[in-house]
Amino acid sequence: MSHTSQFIPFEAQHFSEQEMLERSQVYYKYLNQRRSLREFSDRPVPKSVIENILMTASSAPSGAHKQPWTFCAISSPELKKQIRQAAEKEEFENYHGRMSEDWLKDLEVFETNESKPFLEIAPWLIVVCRRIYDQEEGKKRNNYYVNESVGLASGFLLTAIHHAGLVALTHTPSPMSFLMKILDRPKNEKPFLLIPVGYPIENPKVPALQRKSSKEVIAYYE
Ligand code: IYR
Repeated sequence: MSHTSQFIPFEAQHFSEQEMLERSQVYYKYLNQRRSLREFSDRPVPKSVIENILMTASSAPSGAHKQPWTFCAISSPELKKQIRQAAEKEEFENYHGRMSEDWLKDLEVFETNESKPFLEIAPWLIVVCRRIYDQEEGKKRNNYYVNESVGLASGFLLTAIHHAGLVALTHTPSPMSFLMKILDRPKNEKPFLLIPVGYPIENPKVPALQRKSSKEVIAYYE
């Protein structure tokens, strides 16, 4: 098969080292303020904001630029209700036998349980789907590095949500296949994350967690 590559100029940004230092510090501080929230307000968020956030996510790099993702954006109260009911059913099993003692202990600081009201209260639920393969000219073509790609897009998504002044929870009801049934997704898609997005309640609280230090997460080789 032949193809013609086409390359176009890339407009690089230019900052002095001082500017770079400042920008990197400011951005670190800014993103470090992001927290996962479990208590959402029902205040609506415009669809146009959700669209921008999702297109930011879709600008993430991906294996062979296949962009192997679909973002389902759900504001329908009926669908949110169905998703909540199905998720709570699975989570009940998780909290009553499927999760190990160690796992339950690790979750104590978050005070979570099988109750997931945010799935109905948050104005939008975003279901991030992995596209395992795509059909090209009627042929099944597997995508590449699908988990890595969709993980990157989800990271972009969380930063875009934060930048818009909204909050989210990276939620993984397990198993998640009920989502594909409720949303009637095609066979080539698998669920990856369920992310409620919206405003927090008034005076929200989050667990007092510490992030690891640079020494714990970075190994330099100079
Ligand atoms: N899926 C369950 C349990 C849970 C698991 C992890 I790992 C968390 O970081 C938080 C919760 C739930 O959503 O309650």
